Amino acid sequence: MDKRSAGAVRSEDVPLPTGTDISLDELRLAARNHAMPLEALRWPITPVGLHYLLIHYDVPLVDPTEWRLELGGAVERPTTLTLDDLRSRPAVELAATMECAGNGRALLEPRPVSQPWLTEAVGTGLWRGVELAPLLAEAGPGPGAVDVVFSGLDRGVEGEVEQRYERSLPLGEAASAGCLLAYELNGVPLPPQHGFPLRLVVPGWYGMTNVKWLSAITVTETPFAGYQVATGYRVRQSEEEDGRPVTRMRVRSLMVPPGIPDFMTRERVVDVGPVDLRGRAWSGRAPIARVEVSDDGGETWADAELEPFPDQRWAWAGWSFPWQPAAAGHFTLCCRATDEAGETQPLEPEWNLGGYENNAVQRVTVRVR
Ligand SMILES: Nc1nc2c(c(=O)[nH]1)N[C@H]1C(S)=C(S)[C@@H](COP(=O)(O)O)O[C@H]1N2
Ligand SMILES: [Mo]
Repeated sequence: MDKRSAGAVRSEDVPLPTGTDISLDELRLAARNHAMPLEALRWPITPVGLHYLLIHYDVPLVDPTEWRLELGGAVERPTTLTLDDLRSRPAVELAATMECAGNGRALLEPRPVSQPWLTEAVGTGLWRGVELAPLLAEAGPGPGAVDVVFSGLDRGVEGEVEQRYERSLPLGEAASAGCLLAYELNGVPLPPQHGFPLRLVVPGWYGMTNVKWLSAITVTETPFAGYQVATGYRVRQSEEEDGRPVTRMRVRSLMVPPGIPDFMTRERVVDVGPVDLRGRAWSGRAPIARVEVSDDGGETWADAELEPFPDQRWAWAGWSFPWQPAAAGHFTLCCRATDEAGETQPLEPEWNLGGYENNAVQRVTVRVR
């Protein structure tokens, strides 16, 4: 047995890296890009600071009085907007769950080398800002317009390509998906790490689409082929394969870890007696239809109760399950969500090169005493 796992049951059945240890490079990524501690699933809106964080390069320092948003490219009326221009437009508020496409990557075998997320790269923000669709309509995309490119102020080198962080959406999606240009999170100006002074929020899409430190929106007449669309964020088995793009979040659920944790292993310790299991579920593809719970590692399942659905399609749905452990001992708790499109979480993940879209059921090891 591997010396690090001797004598300990590890929570979430984290498979220890076989052959490849976590490198210092990955540890550095993991230390600067933090996850949401799972106990934060108790809050319907994730408090600022507990929301997960993913920053490819550096957090830019932005002077909001100097900052401008350039809206141009293949449009009839290119415009430059200040923060005050945006704030003077009608504001809308949107509760949206955001999950990193690489969430669950470190649970894949072999482990793709990148930000080593376990299960908790997710959070729900209350975003406030202006709708993208009317701004685009006012600018007037030309007849040949196909994509809308969103450019951030942050720069770096990735895959040997120097770039600013940029992602695109097909014009139809940009105009119809309920996209927001957000300047506030949970009632405060965007914190620097979440994109101050402005970020894109695309409800239902994986995190990488929600460009932070937004400074330009450019309509193009040829499909955008930037790194984060053409090379990064593609589901494929090898470098040679083109694969398919990562788009909307797959159905997933997580539970608030019950009881109290062991400091090192995170194994949960609970007392015999009724245990109130709670968690949240989301899908960027269709509303949540069902959540089930298992206490035997996914052999048998029982329905959890879904909280009355708030009028917030894009925020996760709460669920609860009164669990009666049969006796003292070890249990592997799992939860599994199904959405109205009939998609459900698999017991085992499907491997891909970048380690994206792992929505396999969560496993939480509990010791009942
Ligand atoms: N400009 C810019 N936008 C970005 C990123 C980035 O590195 N730079 N990271 C993306 C990724 S991969 C994710 S998962 C989300 C994370 O948003 P958060 O840090 O606010 O949770 O932002 C996205 N937007
Ligand atoms: Mo991400």
